Amino acid sequence: MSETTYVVKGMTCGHCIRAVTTEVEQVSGVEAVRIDLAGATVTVTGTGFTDEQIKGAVVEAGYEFGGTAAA
Ligand SMILES: [Cu+2]
Repeated sequence: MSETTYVVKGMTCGHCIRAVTTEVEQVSGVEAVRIDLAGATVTVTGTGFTDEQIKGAVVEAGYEFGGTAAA
C-alpha cells in the first residue's frame, strides 16, 4: 500500500472533486482518493497504480495534471 500526492490544477468546487475522484477511483489498485482544493492536490492511496495511470484519469476528468507534489 502506498500513498502518493499529485498536483492537479483547475479544481474549484465539489463538482470538480467528484469528477476527479470518480475517474481516479477507476484506476486499478486505487483504494482511496483524497482531494485538497485549496492546495490543488490529489492524494491517492492503493497498490500497484502508476503515475501515468493517475495522469490519464485526471486528464480524462478534464483537469491539468502537474506531476507528483513535493514531499
Ligand atoms: Cu468544480
